[in-house]
Amino acid sequence: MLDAALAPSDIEAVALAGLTARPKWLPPKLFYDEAGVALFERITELPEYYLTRTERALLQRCGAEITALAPPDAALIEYGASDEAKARLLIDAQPGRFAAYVPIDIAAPALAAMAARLASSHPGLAVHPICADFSEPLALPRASTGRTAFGFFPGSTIGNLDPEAALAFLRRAGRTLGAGAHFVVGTDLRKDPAILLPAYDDAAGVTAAFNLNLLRRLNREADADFDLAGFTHRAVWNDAESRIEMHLVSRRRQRVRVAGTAVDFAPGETIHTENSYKFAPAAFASLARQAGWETIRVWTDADGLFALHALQLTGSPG
Ligand code: AVJ
Repeated sequence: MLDAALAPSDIEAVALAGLTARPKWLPPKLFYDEAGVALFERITELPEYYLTRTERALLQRCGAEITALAPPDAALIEYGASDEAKARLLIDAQPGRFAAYVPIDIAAPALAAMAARLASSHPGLAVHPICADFSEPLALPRASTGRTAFGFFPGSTIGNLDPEAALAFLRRAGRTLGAGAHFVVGTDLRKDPAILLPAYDDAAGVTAAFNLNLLRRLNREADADFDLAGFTHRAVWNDAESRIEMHLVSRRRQRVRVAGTAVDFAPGETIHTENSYKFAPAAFASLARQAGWETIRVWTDADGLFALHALQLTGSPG
């Protein structure tokens, strides 16, 4: 897996910045090396991890209604598109509605594979991948200008951003997508921690392996010497912040070297590796409104697990 946005020197710098801070932390985008992408795939198939299958069923059920919001010949712009499976549910819901598809992702090989698959299944669709970190400013390709943009950010990925970053992202997306744009965003809903916690601490230990893989990656790519047996996976529900947190817990007192720097751990000390925010619909609408987006429609599944929000750009830039 090639990370356009993460050169080797970046990984060392990012790892050191987080591991020399107090409390220690690492950014979740480091999860997705080749092994991490494969482990995440397995997570999406776990019985406890309801997010992916629930969102997929929602898109299957409501795809035509969602797509009907777009004007004819709109450009579908997907943020964090690791594959085109979810976009297909919109593209095929009303054939011909989207004239162009612009997947944005940091993994160049995945983007090339998507473009190749869509070229054979949808020869009339203009596919223009952008290899970029969606959390940074980006310009849409010329081919999609002149078309009304229809943004799509599925997967509850926005939940990995803290509220200030989510607000900044939504404001920037408004400027990128431009006048007349809609934006469909998938978010996980607030719910009983008895459902949330197993989704992030599954019985088969796949999420634990996904979390620990971060240390294996730093050993390989950031000149680190973590003993993986010295750390355990922990998921906690932080109700005040409305988020699941993932941590790696040091089992003992230990010293680790990272890119030539000694990093000391006390027993029980943690590295905070991910936040996954869970939104009540009104809380997400309020965040979106602050960023200049009006919520025009919300779809949820019958069990109230997951939500798709249709946003429309208001006059004020937020
Ligand atoms: C990247 C947002 C889909 O927060 O649920 C899965 C990543 N982390 N299990 C999430 C994740 C632990 C995930 N998303």
